[in-house]
Amino acid sequence: NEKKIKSALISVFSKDGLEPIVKKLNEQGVTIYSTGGTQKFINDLGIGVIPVEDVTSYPSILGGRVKTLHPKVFGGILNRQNIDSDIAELAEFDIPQIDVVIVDLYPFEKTVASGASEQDIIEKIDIGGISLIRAAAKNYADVVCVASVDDYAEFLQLITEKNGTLSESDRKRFASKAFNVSSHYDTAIFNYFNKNQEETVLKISETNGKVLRYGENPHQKGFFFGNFDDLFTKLHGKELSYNNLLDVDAAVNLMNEFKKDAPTFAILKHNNACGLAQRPTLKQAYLDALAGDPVSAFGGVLISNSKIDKDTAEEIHKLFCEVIIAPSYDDDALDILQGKKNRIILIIHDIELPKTSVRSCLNGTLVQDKDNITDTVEDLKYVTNNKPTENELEDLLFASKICKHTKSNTIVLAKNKQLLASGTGQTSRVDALNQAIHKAQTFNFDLNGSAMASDAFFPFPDCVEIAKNAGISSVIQPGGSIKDQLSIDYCNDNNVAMVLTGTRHFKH
Ligand code: 93A
Repeated sequence: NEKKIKSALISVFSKDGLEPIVKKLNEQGVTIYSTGGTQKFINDLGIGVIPVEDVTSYPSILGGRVKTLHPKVFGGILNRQNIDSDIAELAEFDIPQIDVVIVDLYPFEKTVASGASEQDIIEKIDIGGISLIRAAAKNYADVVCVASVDDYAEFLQLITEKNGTLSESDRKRFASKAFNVSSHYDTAIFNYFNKNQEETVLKISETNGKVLRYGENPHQKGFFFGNFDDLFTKLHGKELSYNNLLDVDAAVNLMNEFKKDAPTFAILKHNNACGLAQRPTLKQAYLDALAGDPVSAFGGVLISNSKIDKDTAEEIHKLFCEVIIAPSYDDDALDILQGKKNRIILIIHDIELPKTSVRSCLNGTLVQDKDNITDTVEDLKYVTNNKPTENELEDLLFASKICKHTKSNTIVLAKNKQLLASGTGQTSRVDALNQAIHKAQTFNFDLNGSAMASDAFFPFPDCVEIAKNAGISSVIQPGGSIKDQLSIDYCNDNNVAMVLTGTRHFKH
């Protein structure tokens, strides 16, 4: 699909950087068409140009508002060279074939930024140029579209190296960049017309989003964008609220870590796990998750990695909870769970979640890859003389998975595949650890031999010291502090086993 460039339509607002391209095209015998100002610029270089007016037999009218908007121009760009009737129509209507379109749009954003009058700004909404770009990019099968000064260098290099013969993949690459230019341009215009962006977002949400009862609190509006039904089948209960959706999101991401494991049950509150356990039976997993913090569990979101049976349902039914999520339910289990009118019961489908996260920030948006790393045995660096036992190792990795899905700063304590307690969303790691220890002791757990996971490194050896004094015997953490060695030394002196993962798991 290589194609030699024989003709070019050039219509640029800024003439900067155009000279070497025009000279090269001229050298390669390319016929150049262009609009008024561009034509003058090229003529001044001593190079011949066919004015677009000669093609259209129309002058530029309405003060330049209509220059290139004509079937002879767009026919020349949009025709398909592999379709006989298109070629016949070119001949019939005397339309010239156009192989390259080079455009530099009216500087709309610059004009807005300069504080120009509304009238001047409106005149700088390019209509013909943006249409040339979209037409040429659409027809990348035959046409090259250079839509930005930023692409001049690449275009010049290509036509020089390939003597004016570009491939379809070259043309498609330029087309993709061209649509980036056109979408950015239209967005800038949209933003100008909708200066109050928040109002616009709310307006769009009201028509296109799912309207929720309210946002995080009753005085806040709330909307959801997404296809909930792709992920879940709702079997029972009231409408999900804004906070329910956030908890469901946290629950699903957390349980993904244990998808293929033995029966695992988790209870979440305010997006953090307050209970999680893995057991040979689901009922036991539920009971031991609940034991992690029976106080917080009230009104929580529950999630299971396996089918909910009658035994488990009977236990769950004793608890007031907002949402239950599981891959499936036995019929008799479902009968029991449906006994509470408002309780939301969801089946989760086995499909992947998006790998990107988006949230609002200041007057814009923050976008990032999700934290898709799960620490495994292979990642571990054993840094203390004391190595974790096999049981401890399992608990360390178990705790580390929970840690990854808990608000920073966090410390997670676990033993025998049960979450004993965590410190969540604290402003210091020491606070997180003290909170975890205090909680575990409140619910009568024996911390001796327990495993501790930290979402980030220990800046000082204070945490390992507090941990040791509480009975914790093994620690997993990313490492990377300049004072790592102080924590390692303390562990060595006090028979604590420590492993490093090399991966931080902040969650803010
Ligand atoms: O006013 S327009 O929207 N109407 C048109 O038909 C048209 N065709 C090209 N503006 C139009 N252009 C723009 O003119 C190009 O995008 C470019 O920015 C500019 C080049 O004009 P000149 O060659 O006269 O300097």
